Amino acid sequence: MNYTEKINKLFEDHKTFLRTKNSPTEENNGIFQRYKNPILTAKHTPIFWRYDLNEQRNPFLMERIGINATLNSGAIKFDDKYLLVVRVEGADRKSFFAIAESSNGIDNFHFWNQPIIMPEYNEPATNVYDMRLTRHEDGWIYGLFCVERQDSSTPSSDLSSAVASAGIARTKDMKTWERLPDLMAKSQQRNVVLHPEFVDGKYALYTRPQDGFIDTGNGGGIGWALVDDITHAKVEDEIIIDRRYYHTIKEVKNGEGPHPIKTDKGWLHLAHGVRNCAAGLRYVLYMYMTDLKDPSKLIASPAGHLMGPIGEERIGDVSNVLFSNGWIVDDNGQVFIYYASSDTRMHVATSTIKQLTDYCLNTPPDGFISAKSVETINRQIMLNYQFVPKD
Ligand code: M1P
Repeated sequence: MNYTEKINKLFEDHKTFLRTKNSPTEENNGIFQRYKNPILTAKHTPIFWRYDLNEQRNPFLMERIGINATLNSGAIKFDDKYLLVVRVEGADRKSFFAIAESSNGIDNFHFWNQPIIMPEYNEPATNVYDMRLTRHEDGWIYGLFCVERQDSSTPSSDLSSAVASAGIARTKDMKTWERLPDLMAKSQQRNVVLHPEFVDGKYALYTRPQDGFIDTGNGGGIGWALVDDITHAKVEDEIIIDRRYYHTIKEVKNGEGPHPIKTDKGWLHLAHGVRNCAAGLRYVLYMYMTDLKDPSKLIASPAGHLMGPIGEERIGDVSNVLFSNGWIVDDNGQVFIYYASSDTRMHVATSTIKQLTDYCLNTPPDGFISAKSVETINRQIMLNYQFVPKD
């Protein structure tokens, strides 16, 4: 094969790969439907991002720029397309944002030609990731994301301490982004999400106060703060709306996923919970609901996780992790849950507002001790006896 033929083959193979159809898995638990294939992997990134296609400059047709992972993606329906603002991580460990689009939300995701050019605010961030998108009632689409910089207060020999804060940007066309000042807060912040409506005339934020870059310490859980001016956003008062508890799936930390979905029964929230075990941290997805009129008031908290990593999902760069910061609701009530597994690849699961609301309102809450779990199961067994098919 000559050089041109090799290039043509690269592009043809990639096109075929991107056209792979997705289909539901066999299992369905009545709550959501998983799909067989990941919807985005490093391999989905365009050939012309990775290869220098000039024979003189690149005689061996090497991948000059390695892409390591495609993960934690914000999601939005835009011009009738399902768009993901993907966290793309290069082999150089730096993350950046790039948009991938699909016309049905479950397969054929392909990247726009160029990554997003995100303007900096003050000192350039070392790393940016995990954007949450919010189409706000003020008319803008906001992207809130984690901004990571080296911790300048530690000795120069310490090359791993970092400071996390929330970057804020907005757009109207998903192409050009206006960067606003980073969120000002007393603590470090990650997993900050903008609520889509004004509350008492103010912007409302889901926050995640944390003592350190990794450790949430006294952070308590998912917080809530009202902000007067999003162009100079400052967390003054912060309350915790979804607490962490001992010996639960969110004992070590938790964080809001995408912004909540408004339903006639309340706001549906998707979040991640983290616990520790001998294998390290385990990240799962869970749900809760808050009051329609007061989105900071918890009204339902089903016990345990909605989704935990299974099969291939359990393995990757940071194993045993499911993380979601994007979902899309269609007009017919179908919900597309976009989640990443093990900080490596993106998947989709589908459900409906009706199913997720039923799940939140009717799944037994946590009893916090084994004896209560047994009581709950026994109650269900007693109610079920008459319906169990006879041999
Ligand atoms: O590696 C798992 C996740 O860890 C962080 O999430 P959290 O702040 O809740 O611990 C983030 O770095 C996230 O991107 C990552 O997926």
